[in-house]
Amino acid sequence: MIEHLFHAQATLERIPLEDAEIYYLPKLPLAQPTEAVIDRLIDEVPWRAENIVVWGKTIPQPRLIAWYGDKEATYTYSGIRHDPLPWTDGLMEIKSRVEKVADTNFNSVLLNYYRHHRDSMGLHSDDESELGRRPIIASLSLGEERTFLFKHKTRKDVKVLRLKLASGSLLLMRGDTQHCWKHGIEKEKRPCGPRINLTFRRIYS
Ligand SMILES: O=C(O)CCC(=O)C(=O)O
Ligand SMILES: [Mn+2]
Repeated sequence: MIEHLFHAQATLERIPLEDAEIYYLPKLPLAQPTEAVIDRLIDEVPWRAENIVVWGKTIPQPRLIAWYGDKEATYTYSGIRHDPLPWTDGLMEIKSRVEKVADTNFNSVLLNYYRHHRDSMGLHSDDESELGRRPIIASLSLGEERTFLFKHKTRKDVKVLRLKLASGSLLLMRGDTQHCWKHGIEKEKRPCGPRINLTFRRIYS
């Protein structure tokens, strides 16, 4: 059965998935054409490459990132406090549209820039304590359609779910989703264009 969340702006379609609560909106209306939003973000955001340690070797993450938010929306990992960049007008405008559809308020956004088909994000859950027990996460996709993979953390009998995230689409994850599932972005076999993802969250500090 498909349930819906009705809000003033748009209808989110519930995607049936056990132990999870996820919704999908194919197209979130934006103030500018998607292409213009992508070009602007690519040009204006101070993208950075974070390092990760794989098998004892330090290598750059296979994507670029940037973190924006309210002043107090800091997060700490590896003992280091990370401060967000201040909101730009453009990001604030997108945030208010996302908040209307998601029916909640966010105080930070992580931007991920997948430059080409070899950029990706490994399986993980957004379950850091700063995000609270059952976080609401709204994820806007712009640019190349990429595959979002969901894998249950403990149940072998539940199949993995592959979702194609269209340009302009919004994916909303809430309830037990982070508790029970991991998610990530797969690499593509064939060359493809860039994709930018904006993941809106609420950080409790
Ligand atoms: O790029 C995506 O759609 C996934 C981003 C994500 O999972 C994250 O930033 O935690
Ligand atoms: Mn995530």
